[in-house]
Amino acid sequence: MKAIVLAALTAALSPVAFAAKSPVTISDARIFAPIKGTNATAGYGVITNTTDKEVTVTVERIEPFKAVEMHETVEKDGRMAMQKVEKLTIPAKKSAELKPGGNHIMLFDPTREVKADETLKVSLKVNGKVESFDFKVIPRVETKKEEHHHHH
Ligand SMILES: [Cu+2]
Repeated sequence: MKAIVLAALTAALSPVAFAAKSPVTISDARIFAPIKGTNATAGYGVITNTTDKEVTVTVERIEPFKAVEMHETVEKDGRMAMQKVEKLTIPAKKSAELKPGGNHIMLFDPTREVKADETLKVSLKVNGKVESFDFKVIPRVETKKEEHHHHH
């Protein structure tokens, strides 16, 4: 009995418990370079919750963009439309994919030119705590016209 209590105490006090490890990992993190003459672009990636509890993710800031939002794509009257979502909720051990035609990060009004091959620091709030992730800027590929046609 004593040994079990001791083991539990040791585990609770071990440095691992205090390590600042993010509850999420992001793969394939990418942002389309804005097309000349437009002021908005989008970011994608796969966010994986590595913990056994639900996590919430919101987008805080991405330099050099003036504004960022989390968007979802919904069908409205037979047309695809984007709308803002306050946060992304990812169940334990699950992934959320941000992809064209689905959820995505929307970036508005860059204060300088953003070029392909740059790495941008993306500040996400994970469970209320701000964390920084690297997103790669990639050349915009030709996509269906309706995808990011209008913004709000
Ligand atoms: Cu959008």
